[in-house]
Amino acid sequence: MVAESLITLLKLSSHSSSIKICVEGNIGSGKTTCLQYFSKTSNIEILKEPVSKWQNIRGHNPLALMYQDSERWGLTLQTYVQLTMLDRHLSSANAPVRIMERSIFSAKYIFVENLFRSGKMPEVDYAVLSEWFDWITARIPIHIDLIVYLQTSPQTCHERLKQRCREEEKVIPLEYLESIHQLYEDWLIRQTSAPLPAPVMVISADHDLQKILCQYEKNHDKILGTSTI
Ligand code: TTP
Ligand code: MG
Repeated sequence: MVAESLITLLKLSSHSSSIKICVEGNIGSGKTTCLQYFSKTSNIEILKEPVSKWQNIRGHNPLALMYQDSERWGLTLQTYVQLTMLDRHLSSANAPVRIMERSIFSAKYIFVENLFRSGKMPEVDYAVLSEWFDWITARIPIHIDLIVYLQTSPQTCHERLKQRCREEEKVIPLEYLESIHQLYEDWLIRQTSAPLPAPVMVISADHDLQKILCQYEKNHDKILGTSTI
């Protein structure tokens, strides 16, 4: 009974009428920069990714642990990522347009899938995460109007990661970014791997910052006028 009411409540809270846009792309593709650009426009709510939560839950850093030993800690991190993403999707909107970094879908279709396929996640952990994901998405409608895919080459992301020097990410090899890239292309471009939760707009994000900002300028209305595309 309590569970039923909870599900009804969650359904109601995710049914707000604001336009919901998710920015997707490889690690270092420039998602945060994209959100920063749109934060200057009025009437837009920006939801940055909860990376700081993944770096500190009650004094523990599951992100760092996962990079140190993904077989042991992949399930721990991805369980928490899934929870924090769900929380973001369900938080009540306070502007007509909401732009958020990533989604519960890429956490599963890209990161969990990558850990499992590369042999870095035990099958039982993958099964538990998949059951959770299927349960959540079957019972709680998570509405997205548009996916903005920042398409980059893995090499560009690798260069950017070296420059930004996030402590946990120093161990990321180019091959890891290549796998993430392939999974993104399968999902959003070739559309062969997993269901698409919304239409996709592709933005080339390999250029330097100035040129990318010009692209956002050019596509500004198209991105925000999602109801007409
Ligand atoms: P990103 O979501 O790629 O965020 P970012 O800030 O690196 O991207 P951008 O530069 O485009 O703004 O990832 C943050 C870190 O979390 C990164 O090390 C990858 C990791 N991660 C996982 O390990 N599992 C996940 O499910 C997600 C979503 C991220
Ligand atoms: Mg970011």
